[in-house]
This record gives sequence, structure tokens and C-alpha cells, in this order.
Amino acid sequence: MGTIHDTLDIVRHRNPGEPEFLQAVTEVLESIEPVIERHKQYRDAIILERIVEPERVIMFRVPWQDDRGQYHVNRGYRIQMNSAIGPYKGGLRLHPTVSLSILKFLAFEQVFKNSLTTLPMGGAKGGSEFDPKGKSDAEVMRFCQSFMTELHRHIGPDTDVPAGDIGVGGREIGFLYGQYRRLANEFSGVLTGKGLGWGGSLIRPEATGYGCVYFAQEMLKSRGESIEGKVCLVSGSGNAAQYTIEKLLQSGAKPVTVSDSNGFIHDPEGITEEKLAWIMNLKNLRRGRIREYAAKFRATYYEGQRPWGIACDCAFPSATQNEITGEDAKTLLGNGCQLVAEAANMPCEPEAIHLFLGRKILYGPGKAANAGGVATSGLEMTQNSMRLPWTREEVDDRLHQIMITIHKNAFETAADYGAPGNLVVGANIAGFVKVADAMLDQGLV
Ligand code: NDP
Ligand code: 2IT
Repeated sequence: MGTIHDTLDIVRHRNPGEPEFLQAVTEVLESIEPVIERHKQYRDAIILERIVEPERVIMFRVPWQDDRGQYHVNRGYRIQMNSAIGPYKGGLRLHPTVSLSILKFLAFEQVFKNSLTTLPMGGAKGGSEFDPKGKSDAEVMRFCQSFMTELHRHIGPDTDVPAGDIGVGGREIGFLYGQYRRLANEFSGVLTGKGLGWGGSLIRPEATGYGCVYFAQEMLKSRGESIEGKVCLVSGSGNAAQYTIEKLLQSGAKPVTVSDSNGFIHDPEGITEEKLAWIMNLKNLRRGRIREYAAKFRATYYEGQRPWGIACDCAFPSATQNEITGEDAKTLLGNGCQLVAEAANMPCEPEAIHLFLGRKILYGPGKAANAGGVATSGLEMTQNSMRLPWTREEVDDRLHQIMITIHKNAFETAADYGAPGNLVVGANIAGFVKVADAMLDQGLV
């Protein structure tokens, strides 16, 4: 009872057809074995069996009408995974690939990530398989209003605080917030990623990317190196990717790729601030495809491919889950890549992680490396509670400090448990212990 093997069997049996959830649970459970062996109280209290079971799964119908008057129905979800250390917290994803499995993996990861941030936040995730691509603003608004019409009864500023993720940015958070405010008749910090004029925090848009580069700098520092001059591959071209590139540029690194779900561009001269501003306009306002970059600037577009075949020093996967396969990892290693920092959630397949750890390159798992986004959401919640906004510098300093602390905690925990330099072990154990101890303190929850 209470062992890793038993728990994985239960998860497999209880969640058929959920490969991503099983993948995330397996990665965490296998790496926290030393802590389960060292602490009998976790085994006695079957903490593992409890922590892999969501506290609550909400699934609901989202009917909406398109601009031609036709009716549609999508499925909405909110996975409230664990609230032992704070209100549920985590993003909403709108993407055709969304499924129960994907949202459960994301909610599970979020529990440990949020624990690492040092802030009091539980873990959750939600969304829908609704595809915002090709929809008008009015259609997206009607979808968001319908989604929130059901979701509002399950969330609250001290209960569950959603935010953005793939397909959910400032526009969608605005529509969702407006509908919540009408239904609840309250103006509160129930969502994060809000507009600056109505409760949002400075630096929240930048936070995931900036935080990931801060984390990468700490990883490099542990080997007496710096990011300056490093050739970097970035995948994706959304929120996480854009601000990863911005901070890389500010730090003197050379980002040379960017991608979307259709392909990637390689710009050997480097993506500059001007080119980045153009990408932001393309993706955030015109909502176009990244292939247009190659027509505008001197660069090569590779249709249907991912950027991992380009020679680099560092890689920043910033698009989606399982975007670096074992084969990609071999190519990256063969080309001399020495750092992988995950701005996306679970972008590396297990085989890739295995290869990176085996070769002892610097590997920063998402729940540590991309925790800056949710950490700054936590700072937005703090400012909302105080009804007092902080300056850009204050939020950025706090974000930077949090990323330094997460790295230190993961690094030291890894060494403490006999796996020096292994930030998978370090992040998973450090994130787990805080939540597990809270669950022990609170009785059978
Ligand atoms: P965005 O919607 O802003 O951007 C997503 C980007 O990834 C787009 O370029 C998109 O391409 C690409 N993409 C999405 N799905 C796929 C796919 N199946 N295959 C290939 N490319 C894909 O989302 P974010 O930047 O916010 O999210 C990116 C990653 O970062 C996700 O893993 C997310 O969970 C993670 N993350 C985000 C945080 C945040 O605060 N936003 C915080 C922490 C992690 P296209 O334009 O073609 O759709
Ligand atoms: O994966 C993530 O951490 C996010 N999408 C951000 C969640 C949040 O609540 O800010």
C-alpha cells in the first residue's frame, strides 16, 4: 500500500485512454521514489494515491452561436486537482487537441509547479476543445461568455482563480472576466492575466518567458557559464515564446528560430527586437501564420517541421506537450546543445528527458522553468487583494527572485536526495513535499 508501483497501477486502471495524464504522473512518481522511501508517513497516509486523484473534475456543455446564426456545442472542463496549500490556480486552454487527459496532466503538473513558486496556490487547469483559430472576435466572445456562464459557479477569488494558456490571452480573459463580473455581481481577482486598467499586473504578459530565461541563467551559473552569445532555438510564437525571445535578446543571446503548428522559420542572422515586434503584431493582432516571416525577412521556412535539427547551444521549447521526441533529443545532443529549458508544459517525451539527464546537459523541467507565469499570477492576486498595483520593476524583481529561489530549491533538493544536478528529481521532490506535508497536517483530505 502506498508505493509508487501500486499507485501507478491504480492510475492506469482508473484512467483508461489518458496517455498524457499517465505520462505526467509516471514522471513525477518515479522521480520522487527516494522521498517515499525515506518518509514512512507518506506511505502510511497513502499520500501518492490521494495526490493522483483530482479533488474535483467539472465537465460541462458550452453552446454558442456563430456569426451566421448556426449553433455549436463544445465541452468545457475544469480540473480542480489539489487545494492543500491554497486556492486552485491554473490556466484555461482553448485548442482542438484539448481532452480530459491533457487537462489532467496539466492540472497535475500545476500542483507541483505552484508549490515551487513559494506562493500559496493549489493546482488546477481547464479549457475546451473549441478552436479560436479562424473565429471572429464576436464568436470568441460568445463562446467565452457561454463558457463562463457555467464556470462561474465553480470559481472565486478564494476558491479557484483561472488564467490563460494556449489559445487564451488578453482578449479571452477580458471576455471571460466581463461575464463573471455580471453573473457574480462583484469585481474581484477571480482571473489573472487581466488588462492593466482593470486589475491586471505589469509583467504578467512577460512572466513565463522572462522567468524561463532567468531560470536558464541560474542553470548556466551553476556551471560557471552565462547565456550571453549563446545560439538559442525557440519553438512556438505565442505568449511564452515571444517573451522568451525578448529576454534572450536583453541578455545578449541569439535566438534563431520560431514556429507555429504549421512549421518553423530559421533566421541564421538572429531574431532582432524589430523582427520580434513584427512577430508580436502578426500573432497577437493579425493572427496570421509564421511562414509570413520568411517572406518579410531573410529566413528559411520549413513547412511541417520543428526546429530541433538546427545547431544550437540552448533550446527553449515554448509551444506544446511532446514536441521534443527521443530522436529530436539525439539530434540536439549531436549538435552540441548544452541546455534545454522548458517554457512549455511537458514538451519533452520521456525518452528525450532520459537522454538529456544521461548526458548530464542542463535540463530545466517545465514545472520549475516556466513557473514564472503562474508565480506572477500569484503576485497579481496579491495586488488585487491589497487593491494596490506594484511598479514594473517591483514585479520583475520579485519574479526574478522567485526564479532564483526555485532553482536553488530544486538544485539543493536534488543533491540532498543523491541526484546532484538532476533538476527533475529536485523540482518534483521539492514541489511534492510541501503539498504532501500540508495534506498530512490537514487530516484525511
Ligand atoms: P499561445 O496560444 O500564446 O501560443 C502557443 C504557440 O504554440 C503558438 O505558436 C501555437 O501555434 C503553438 N502550438 C500550440 N499547439 C501546438 C501544437 N499542437 N503543435 C505545434 N505548435 C503548437 O500559448 P502560450 O504561449 O501561452 O503557451 C505555450 C506553452 O507554454 C504551453 O505549453 C503552455 O501550457 C505553456 N505555458 C504557458 C504559460 C502562460 O502563462 N501563458 C505559463 C506556463 C506555461 P499556432 O499559432 O499555430 O496555434
Ligand atoms: O501553465 C501555466 O502555469 C499557466 N498557463 C499559467 C497559469 C496561471 O494561473 O497563471
